[in-house]
Amino acid sequence: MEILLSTGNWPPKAWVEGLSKSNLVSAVHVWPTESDLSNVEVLLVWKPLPAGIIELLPNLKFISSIGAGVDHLLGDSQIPLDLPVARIVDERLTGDMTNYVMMAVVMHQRNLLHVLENQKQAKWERHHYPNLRVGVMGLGELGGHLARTLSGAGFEVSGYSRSSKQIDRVATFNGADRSEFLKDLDVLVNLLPVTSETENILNKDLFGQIKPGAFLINVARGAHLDEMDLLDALEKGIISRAMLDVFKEEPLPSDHPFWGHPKITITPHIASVTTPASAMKLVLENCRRLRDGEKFLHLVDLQRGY
Ligand code: NDP
Ligand code: OXD
Repeated sequence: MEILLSTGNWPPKAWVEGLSKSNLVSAVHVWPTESDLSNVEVLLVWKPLPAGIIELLPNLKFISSIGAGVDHLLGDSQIPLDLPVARIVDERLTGDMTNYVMMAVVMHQRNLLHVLENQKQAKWERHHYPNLRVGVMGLGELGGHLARTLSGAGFEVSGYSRSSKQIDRVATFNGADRSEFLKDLDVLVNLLPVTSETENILNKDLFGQIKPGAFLINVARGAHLDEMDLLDALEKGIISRAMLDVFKEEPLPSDHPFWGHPKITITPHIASVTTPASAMKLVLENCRRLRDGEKFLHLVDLQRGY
């Protein structure tokens, strides 16, 4: 079968090499291309979805995001509603996200930024550190793993999702319980997908419900965060500090007020990056399922939006 690959700003080389080794794959085209795409059955795409690409693919049977998120696909009217769309669920992607958030939580708990400042002045200042209650919004593939790992590492953990969940040693909340979930948190981690219900969910209403002085970690999408509301909450001390990996506009413009903000730590959307060698196994398994007429793995529910 023929595959069209559109990796956005990421180099396509590792995908092309890996996919080309499979007996299932007869050609891998890399977008942008002038070649004949009329036999392409599979589109593998990271953001953005190139304008007009779908109409060049009359034989398209299946789309897969190159990441866990699909907001770049579902928000696009080019995608026919009857086409199966899948996303990446991968051990490496999950483990990397958990490691990133664990790093951020432990840095905050140990006040590491302050310790690094002290080093500049050769200042030896020891301190006790508290245990923290960490709240994870979104208890799916990534949030669920994170909540279990945090709990295993000795943190007190709460979790929030759409449907109700039971996770060992994690206090779980859903739907209308949001204020109960938020009120005791020292740290809030956002791992929700972007949908019409979750867009701008990190706003002044939510900040008004959280324990004053909480630390915010946004590793899901910039579309979840009302940027002005965060600046205001930081100014008032409602949020003590924020660690942000994702932004409404990426790359974050060089004149954006977040860059120089003393209470914001920025990383460039690297909390967890799809590793082609690892994620390829799932993509090829779905190609096999396409060939054999079997149900795809990790399909997105287009109505629900994730
Ligand atoms: P999943 O689809 O597996 O999990 C989503 C979770 O969010 C589910 O628990 C779901 O609830 C919950 N949820 C959805 N809508 C609501 C709502 N309205 N209210 C409360 N809870 C809700 O997604 P993943 O865990 O795989 O990924 C999450 C997001 O992480 C991705 O969409 C992507 O945007 C982001 N991401 C960021 C990366 C980075 O490097 N910064 C890397 C990878 C992903 P329920 O269980 O009840 O359905
Ligand atoms: C993803 C991402 O969704 O890297 O996988 O943001």
